[in-house]
Amino acid sequence: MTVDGRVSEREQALDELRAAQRLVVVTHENPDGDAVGSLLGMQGILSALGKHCLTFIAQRDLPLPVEYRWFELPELITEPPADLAQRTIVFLDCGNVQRSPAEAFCRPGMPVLNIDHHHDNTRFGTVNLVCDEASCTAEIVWDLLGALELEPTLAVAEALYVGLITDTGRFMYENTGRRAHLMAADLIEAGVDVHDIYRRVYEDVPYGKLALLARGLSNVRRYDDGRLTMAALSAEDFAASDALESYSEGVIDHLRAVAGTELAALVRDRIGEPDARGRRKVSLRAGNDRIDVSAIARVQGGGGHRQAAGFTTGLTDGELVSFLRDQLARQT
Ligand SMILES: [Mn+2]
Repeated sequence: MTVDGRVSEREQALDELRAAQRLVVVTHENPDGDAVGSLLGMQGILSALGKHCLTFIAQRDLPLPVEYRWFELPELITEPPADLAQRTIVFLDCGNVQRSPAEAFCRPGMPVLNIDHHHDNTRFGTVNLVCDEASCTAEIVWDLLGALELEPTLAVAEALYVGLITDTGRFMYENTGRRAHLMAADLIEAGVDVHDIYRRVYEDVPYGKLALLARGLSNVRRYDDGRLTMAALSAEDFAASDALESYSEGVIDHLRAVAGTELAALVRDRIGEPDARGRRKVSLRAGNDRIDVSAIARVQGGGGHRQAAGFTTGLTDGELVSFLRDQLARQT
């Protein structure tokens, strides 16, 4: 209990996990390393507790991005389970429920546990464990693992480690603190082979990913003395590079890294799911800690972290550039 008598979020989440017998773990669309890692880590923990826990990933998000395709996906389902009404739904790494293909799972009266680290989380669960100081959702799952007095299996440790290294930019982003390194040490003790994971996640790059990066870097535009750096990837770029939608991951890091960049933006066509309204995905990164890109994304109905966020838009290229320049001017 906390001083004001309320059971803490963490205790509520632990009670929910201990009490539930049948669960389904879900995450956000276009799952990244932390989404997959926290999802599989939590599934492994719940299975170790003797629960029946399904892993839901929508068909359109499969196969996973090549970086994560080596993961085993235990108890995988791609459609809502027949006994959904008897299950507790555990959302991992979802700032808002609209970002998850499992949004339709949430019906009135159902227990929904929302475990996340986005500061703008909409607290859509019946129980919410939102820790914006955690480097990744996998770190929250790791904390729960300890509280449940479980030792991670190798599969759980590898999953959580992938969430940790991807969301911290291999321990280099601002969210990397002492706890991130303690977690790494703990997972290494549980058997994680750091270099082996590095090779699986960051090497074995398909040539199409390099080709797509080359096309993105060939059309970089800079505005306002280089404070806004942006690039675009069209459906044609993806086709010419023989690239999957997920191959665009990482392109934006090159834009952010350019000296003087305060706001980096990558705009790309949806190719996995051709969108009749021609809406495009925009990823944003902050070049310094004065910029809050999640606030910019929220104006367009998206969200994320201060340093990394995104939204989907029907704006034309000209409108998008004006919008981003205006938002940048407002924040500086
Ligand atoms: Mn995350």
